[in-house]
Amino acid sequence: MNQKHRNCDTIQDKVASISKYLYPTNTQQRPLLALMSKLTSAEIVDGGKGVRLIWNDESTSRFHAIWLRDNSLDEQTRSSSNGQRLITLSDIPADTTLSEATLAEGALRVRFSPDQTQCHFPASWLKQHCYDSRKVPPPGWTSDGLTLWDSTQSLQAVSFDHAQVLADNASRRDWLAAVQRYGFAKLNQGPCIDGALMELAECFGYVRETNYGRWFEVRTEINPSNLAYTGLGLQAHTDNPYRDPVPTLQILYCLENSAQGGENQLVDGFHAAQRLRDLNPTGFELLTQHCARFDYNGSADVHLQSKRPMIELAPDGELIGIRFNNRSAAPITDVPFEKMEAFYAAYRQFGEIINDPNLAIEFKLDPGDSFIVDNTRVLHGRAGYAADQGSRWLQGCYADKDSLLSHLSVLNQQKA
Ligand code: NM2
Ligand code: OGA
Ligand code: ZN
Repeated sequence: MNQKHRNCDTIQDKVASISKYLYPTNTQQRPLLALMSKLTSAEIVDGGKGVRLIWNDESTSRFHAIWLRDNSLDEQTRSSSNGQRLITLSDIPADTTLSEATLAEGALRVRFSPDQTQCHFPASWLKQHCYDSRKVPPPGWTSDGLTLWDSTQSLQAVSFDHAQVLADNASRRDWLAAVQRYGFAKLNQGPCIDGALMELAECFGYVRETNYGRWFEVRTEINPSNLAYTGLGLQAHTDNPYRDPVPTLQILYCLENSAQGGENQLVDGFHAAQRLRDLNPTGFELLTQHCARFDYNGSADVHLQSKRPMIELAPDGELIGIRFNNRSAAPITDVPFEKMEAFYAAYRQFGEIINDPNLAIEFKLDPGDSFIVDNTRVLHGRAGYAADQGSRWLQGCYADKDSLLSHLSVLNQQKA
C-alpha cells in the first residue's frame, strides 16, 4: 500500500473512531494510571530515530520512530471497522525517522520521514503501551493480575451461584474474573441434568471436543480406558498433558456423589512452582529448561504424545504453564545423562510440594455443584472412593481460556 504524502489533518477524529479497538479496558493494562498521566514535553532524540517524552510526574519514556509508525492509529494504518492493521512492515520505509514531534491538546503529534505521514498518539495510549525501562523480575514471575494461593484460600470467595452466572452479566463477570485471577472457581446448586455442563462452557466460549467426546462421564467403569474412570485416588494433576496444545480449561460437574470418599483437591501449580524455585533454584531451572514427555494410548484408536516442560516459562521468564500428571508421564529422554539424577530429584520435590496439604484446598462436590480450572495452572485431584456403597458420577468437558478471557474483556468493556 502506498502511504506516501497523505494528509492526516483530521486524524484526531479518526483516532477516536478506532479507539474502541485500541483501548483495552482490561484492568491488567494499567488504564487508570494511563488516564491520569499527562505529557509535559516531547523531544526528538538519536537523530530522529526516537522521541523522549516527559510526564507530569517527571518520569520519561522513549519510543522508537519505527515503533510509532508501525503502531500509528490513523485510518490508513488501522481499519476503522475492526481495528486490524491494514499495512505490513514492508510498507514502512526501513529508514523511518521522526521529523517533527510536538504536543497538541495533550497528545503527541508526530511527522515521519521520509513518507511525511503525520499521526497523533493520545497520552493515555502512550502510557498504556510504553516499553522503556521495563523491569523483568527473575524467572518464574507471574502477572500482577494473578493471585497465588494456598490451603488458606477461602472457597467461599471463589464460589458462585450456577443459575446467577448464566442469567446475569455482572455475576458471570465475577465468576470469570475469579477464574482469571485464581485459576479456578466453583459453582453451586446447578441442575442435576445430564449435560448441564455444556451450558456453562457455552455461556463464555466453546467446548473443546476430544477423543473423550464433547463431554465425558467420570464414573467407575469396567475395563476403563483411563484411570479417571475408576474409584482410585488421583494425585493432583493437570489434564491431557499429552495433547498439544493442552485444553486450557476443564469443567467437572457433579451429578451424584453419595459414595464414601471422592473429595476433590485443588493446588495452585504456579505457587508450587515458585516454592520449588525458592527451595531449589537449580531444580526449578532443570524442570523449566528440559522437556518431559507425555503419552496416552489407553484405547486402541488413540495415541497422543507430547514433548513439553513440566514448568513452562515464556522467553522473558514469566511462568505460563504447568504439566503434571503421573499417569501419563512417558519416559523422559530429553535430559542429558549427567543431569538426569538432579532432574529426578527436582521432579520428586515438585511432586512433594504438590502433595503438601498446606498448598491444597479440598471440598466434596454436591450434586449440581461444579468447578472450573485453568488447566495450565491449577492442578486437580480426587480422593479414592468405594464403588460398592453409594454412587459417584461427574461429567467433565474441556474448553479454552482465550474465549473465557475474551468474554470477560467484553463484559468489562460494557461495564466501563
Ligand atoms: N479424562 C477424564 O488427562 C487425563 O488423562 C485425565 C481425562 C479421561 C477425560 C483424565
Ligand atoms: C478427571 C479427574 C477428578 C474426579 O476426570 O480428569 O481428574 O473428581 N477427575 O473424579
Ligand atoms: Zn483430571
